[in-house]
Amino acid sequence: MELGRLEDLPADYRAALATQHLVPLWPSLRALLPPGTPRPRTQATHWSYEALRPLLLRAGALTPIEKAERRVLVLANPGFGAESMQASAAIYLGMQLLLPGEWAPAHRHTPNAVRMIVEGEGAYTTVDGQKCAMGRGDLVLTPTGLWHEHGHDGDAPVVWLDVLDLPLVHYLEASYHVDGGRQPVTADGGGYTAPGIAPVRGFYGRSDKASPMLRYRWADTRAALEALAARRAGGEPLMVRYVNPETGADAQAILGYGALMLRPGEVLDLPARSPAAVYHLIEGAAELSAGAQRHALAEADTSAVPGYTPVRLANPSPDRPAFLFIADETPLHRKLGVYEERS
Ligand code: GTQ
Repeated sequence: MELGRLEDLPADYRAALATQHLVPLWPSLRALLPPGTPRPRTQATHWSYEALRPLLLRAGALTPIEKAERRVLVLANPGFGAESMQASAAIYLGMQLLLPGEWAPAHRHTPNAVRMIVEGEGAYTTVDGQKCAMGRGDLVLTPTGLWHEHGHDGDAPVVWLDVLDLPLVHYLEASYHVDGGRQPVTADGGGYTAPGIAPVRGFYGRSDKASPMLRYRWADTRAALEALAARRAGGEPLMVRYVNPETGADAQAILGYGALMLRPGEVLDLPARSPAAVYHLIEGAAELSAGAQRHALAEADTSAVPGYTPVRLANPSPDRPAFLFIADETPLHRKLGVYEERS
């Protein structure tokens, strides 16, 4: 049944509704509750690192760190428009540049963040007093409410991918930050690095922190995936998730993070799932098909994929494995009870 349109209503009636801050539901009902499947604003979008890198380095020349605080080019999904600065409904992505000797002062904010390090040596993020070294492929967590600052003692530019749940927290009208200066380093950040081995506080005390582990080294993640590949038959997906090692729960409450390995020549079909996702290529080469869209990912390229979309990942190399970092909205969808998979 075709529902009544706004234009079908007399002008004086519409005006009377407006003065009372009232809106008729029926002209918008189908847009709010579309039949069968959502109509996501998130578009399958690809960002080439080769294309964005010179623009990011130019930002380094154009805007001193003091004028930027965080020197970031945002990966803005065109489905939301440039000013929305979001990759999906809940995911924000940015490429951040820090030059040798630069320092981005401490602040804390309500959105959660992670950094996936793309390029360069010698940078660090100090989170809650823990100095976390940033090496390529490492994942560094800056959970909600914790002080964090970035510094760089190396001699070449460092670039990392920021992933935040900022669009959701902003939508909830809960996004704000507090400025700080330089934080005292209270621990070296090396205390909690090995999953499954909990540093004891006092005598047999466990961590009471929401995210006791703040840095996941790429060497550990890669080794875990290689070990899976050695044990599992071809065709079985090789994926690990970043978890809180004391609880086994997702490392963060809103967005989920994982790493996936594709054997040489492997093709992997992922079912359509309700959460939107981001695929970032750490190593090798990959082809990503999201519905009718197809993107070739070179190293450090990033793609966003809307929810409810089947994904095919392929490694075109006959002799090199491919490694991808995945960020998605799964923890949020599961907590809200809207998580779905369709085959
Ligand atoms: O490094 O603290 O991409 O606060 C956006 C907001 C990075 C950061 C972003 C931030 C940061």
